[in-house]
Amino acid sequence: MIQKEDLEAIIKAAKPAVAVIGLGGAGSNIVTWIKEKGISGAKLIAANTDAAHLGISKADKMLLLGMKLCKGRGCGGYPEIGAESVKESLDMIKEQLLGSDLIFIVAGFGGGTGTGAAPVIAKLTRDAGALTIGCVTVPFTIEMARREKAREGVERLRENCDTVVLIDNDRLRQVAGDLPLKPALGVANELVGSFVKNITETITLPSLMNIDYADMRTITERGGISSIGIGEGEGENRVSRAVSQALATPLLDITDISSSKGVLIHVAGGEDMTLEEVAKVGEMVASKVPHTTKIAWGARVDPALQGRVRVMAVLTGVESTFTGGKKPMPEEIKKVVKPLALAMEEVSKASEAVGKALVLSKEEQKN
Ligand SMILES: Nc1nc2c(ncn2[C@@H]2O[C@H](COP(=O)(O)OP(=O)(O)OP(=O)(O)O)[C@@H](O)[C@H]2O)c(=O)[nH]1
Ligand SMILES: [Mg+2]
Repeated sequence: MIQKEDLEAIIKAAKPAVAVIGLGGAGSNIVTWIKEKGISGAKLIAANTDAAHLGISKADKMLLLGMKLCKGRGCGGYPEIGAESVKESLDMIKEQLLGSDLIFIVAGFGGGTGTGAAPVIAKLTRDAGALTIGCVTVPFTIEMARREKAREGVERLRENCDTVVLIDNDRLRQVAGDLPLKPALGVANELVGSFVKNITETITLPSLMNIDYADMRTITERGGISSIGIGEGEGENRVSRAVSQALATPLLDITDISSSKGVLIHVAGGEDMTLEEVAKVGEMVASKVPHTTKIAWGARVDPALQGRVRVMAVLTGVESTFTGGKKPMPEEIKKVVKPLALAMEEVSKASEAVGKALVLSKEEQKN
């Protein structure tokens, strides 16, 4: 017979330690979103080469990367510098991450810090035995040169992570309505943030139905690229509506849903949600991915969702048009595209500088 105290100690020790590290500007903003919503059972870290941006983060721990190399001013869009900055700050990163069982590496790809740092950190944590999940957005098509840089970063990241959940900002914009840039980035923060929060809490908190760490490992270990779909239903047939929507609109353009290697499902609903409904979600998703036996689902009650059911499906091992090889570009188009992309990059830098100047001048006015 086991004593209650011993059992409690075993339960505590069996709980996986979870860490979330947000890299660069977008990664730090996503971590701030998670902190503001609250998360149970995960340490939140923001790491950036940009000291001023780190200063507005709400993470539990802040790491200034590559102080000697970048002098607290960011990487200026160069992933090579982002990668070097991690090497300079390795001891600090190891101290914060090693010892965790599950690590989410979060970033917006296309700039220097996130794109360059993520693969180096993933290699470190995965080599140390942690289940390492990258969760990154890829830039809008209008950020042309950045999209190409992001594609190269994703290739490097997928080699070093168990799975990389990719969210294509273009798809996100279509799904969320044709939003302007700034609100679309806010939606991306919310989406990546709720993915991390949902998965973490179905593992670490008692839920209507838990996903355990071992299941999570089976599905995501060496899982390649993953895509997320989200759906919501209300009233009659709310379950089938939520599932159909989640599978019809993945946030990455994937070539064939039915060939996904594994599926992780998260169901959230009000106190009126029943276990039968949760089981039905699992069955419905399973019928759409007949080639996989690796399916796990968890469910949590959220009183704010009274009357509604929300489904998030994570499909692992998918092929997408974004990652699946580059189409060769005709020479005449190449001649125009490169100068245009360089010009766009300059415009983006200039608008960043104007933004910073505006913030400074507003602060001066206040003082
Ligand atoms: N979700 C989200 N994406 C963002 C945000 N800001 C920028 N992005 C996207 O992320 C990409 C990378 O931008 P940043 O995160 O600012 O870049 P960084 O990693 O800090 O790189 P450097 O500034 O060059 O050191 C951009 O091209 C956008 O597509 C944000 O607040 N939220
Ligand atoms: Mg930055």
